[in-house]
Amino acid sequence: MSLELELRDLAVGVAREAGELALRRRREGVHLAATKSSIADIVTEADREVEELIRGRLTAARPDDGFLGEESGAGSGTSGITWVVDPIDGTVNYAYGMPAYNVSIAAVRGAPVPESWEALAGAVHAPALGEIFTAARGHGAWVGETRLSVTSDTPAGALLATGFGYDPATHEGDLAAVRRAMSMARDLRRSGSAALDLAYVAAGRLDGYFERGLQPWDLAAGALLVHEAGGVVTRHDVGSARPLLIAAGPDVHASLLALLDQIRE
Ligand code: LIP
Repeated sequence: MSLELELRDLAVGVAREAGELALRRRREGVHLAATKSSIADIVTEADREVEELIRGRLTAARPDDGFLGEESGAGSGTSGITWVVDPIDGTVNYAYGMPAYNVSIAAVRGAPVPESWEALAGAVHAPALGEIFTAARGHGAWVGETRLSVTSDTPAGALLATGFGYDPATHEGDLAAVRRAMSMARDLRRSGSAALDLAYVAAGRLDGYFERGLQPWDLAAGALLVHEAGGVVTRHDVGSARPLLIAAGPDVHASLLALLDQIRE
């Protein structure tokens, strides 16, 4: 079995177990553990518990790999492989009891920096929605037995998704981007989960997605899904505090970039 498929199978197994734990804790009642960059940027006790489970399972299976998790930070390795993990992406949805949350696990080769890493495998498990999206580099992207493919034709306009940062001071700039993007859109969705938005672009359920300020763990697995589904994922203004991510099929990506590239942070 290739390394990519081996890493994918490990990611899927751990994402399944972690997703079931997140779902169980949700049903038992969610408890706020802390706030981070702002009062709106929350972490629950389940976020921390799920990441501890993921980190333990991956370390037991591949002790020489590195790790970068949203809640427990970075740990270096010697294998050249780093696991990039968001234990519960869509944390606010999770805290409010909305189903659009997921466990996002990716294995990358090289430093855990989106501009330089080579994503090898990924899994996005949405336990409350009963779906797990998977990809291994060179082996396509899948949900169950269905191979994923981005859309190519948007005669009525593109169905787009976006997100907003936790800092209210960034909302006006994000709304300016929405206003520009709407000139090519049939409608807009805001799920509250970057990994799920990326999975839906890969699955052809969205024509495109853009958002500023995502962290490596928000996008690592989902970007590989889009790539393996024939899409394009780019990041812009990477030197700024809030890089812009654009993910779509090639034509929609080009149109979105032309519209959004004129807006600087
Ligand atoms: C979230 C992303 C979402 C974004 C939020 C936040 P978290 O990640 O999935 O797209 O709009 O600001 O970054 O915090 O739930 O892991």
